[in-house]
Amino acid sequence: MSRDEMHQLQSNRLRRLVSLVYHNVPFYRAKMQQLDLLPDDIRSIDDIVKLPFTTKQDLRDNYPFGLRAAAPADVIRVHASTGTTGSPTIVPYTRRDLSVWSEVVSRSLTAYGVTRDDVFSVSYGYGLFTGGLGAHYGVENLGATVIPASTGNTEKHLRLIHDLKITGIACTPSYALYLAETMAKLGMTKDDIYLRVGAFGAEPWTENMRHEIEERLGLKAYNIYGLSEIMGPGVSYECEGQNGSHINEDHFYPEIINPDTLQPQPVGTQGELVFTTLTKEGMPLLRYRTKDLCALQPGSCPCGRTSVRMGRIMGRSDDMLIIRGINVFPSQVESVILTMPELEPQYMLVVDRQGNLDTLQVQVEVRRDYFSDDMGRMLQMKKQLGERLKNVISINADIRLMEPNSIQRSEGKSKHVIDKRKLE
Ligand code: DLL
Repeated sequence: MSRDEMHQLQSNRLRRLVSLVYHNVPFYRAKMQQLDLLPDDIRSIDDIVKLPFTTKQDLRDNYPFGLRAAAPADVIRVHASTGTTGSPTIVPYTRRDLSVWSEVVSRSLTAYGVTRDDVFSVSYGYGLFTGGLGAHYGVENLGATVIPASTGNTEKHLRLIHDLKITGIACTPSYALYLAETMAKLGMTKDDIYLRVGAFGAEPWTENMRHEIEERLGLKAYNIYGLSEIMGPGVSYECEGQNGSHINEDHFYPEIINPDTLQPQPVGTQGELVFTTLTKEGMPLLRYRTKDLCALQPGSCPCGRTSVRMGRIMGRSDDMLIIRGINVFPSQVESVILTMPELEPQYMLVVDRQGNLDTLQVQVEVRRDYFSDDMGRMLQMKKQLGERLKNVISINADIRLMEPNSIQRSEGKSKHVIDKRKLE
């Protein structure tokens, strides 16, 4: 599609979207009224800058279904993403939303060269997380064979990869490296398997990781990006050029803003990525602030696709950590620590990567009256904290109980995270 045609399409879709949310979502009607805006004031996609932003906090404040634009009966699936201390973010989808989602994932797979002849393992988690089911229906829609392997049980998975002659895999890049490690442990090499293509995302990764994954698994490793609030995987994808991810901008309109001034930034400048869902019905969002930092790339792509590309995610403007593909906020850990009277709310999260797996160590101070030489008591405390944390963040953390006053205090903003993973 030419840029002019895309501009026209996006303009038409934005007009329809604004009218939909103005009439169906009281939250947006109120926001627009505050700005003295009527749907008719939005004539083309260039007017998008007049519209209000949406934040994750807005989604939480309207938990669970306050931002739904469709009739409840038209919602046929709901996903959810991790919350901080309070409510998770709930994302309702209509039948048409699911069909668009399958379509954008199929486009991504097509760009990777996947065809109906491929056998594709989906090794993102199935469930409320969008990775598993999102990738699953995209593979099915394309007509390749889907193996819904999900996560866990790596040795059994490797056996399937071998026995079923699996040619494609979708998982987090760190899980891909873990697979490679397990293969080595089992004495398998890339020559024993048939993998040729991988769709990796849900967490930041680097060129170095790409080379390592490609080398060790014997496949071409492509990026896939997305977030549950906007849809799930398939918001953008790499093509054979492996140089920036093409945004499915007929459905998800991107902007880059300065996170401090909220001013739109020119193409090529790094800032916070913002998306407007041009066609979504279940929970359409205007100018959703992703908190992901990246730049849109100038120039056309040698592959011939005319859609705009985004560069690698270079970080986030909030404190969300992604550990083994799971979103973790330090405040979630803090809220668990606060449930235990034996502990001080003095803690440090140390994130690292051992081998190829992310690790989380939680150091927390024990209150003076509870700190003792009684090993049994201390172990019990450690176990209890570990279990409570697992319930909230779904990760087995390595718990270190510390003596009172042993964690360094800071004078400015308190620092709760040491991330030792190298992303360059
Ligand atoms: O992670 C959706 C997804 C699943 C994408 C599978 C790709 C593959 P959430 O759990 O809502 O959704 O987390 C979204 O993860 O804002 C980014 O910070 C990060 N993220 C997702 N994909 C990438 C990527 C899914 N390819 C958050 N590179 C986003 C870097 C990514 N970060």
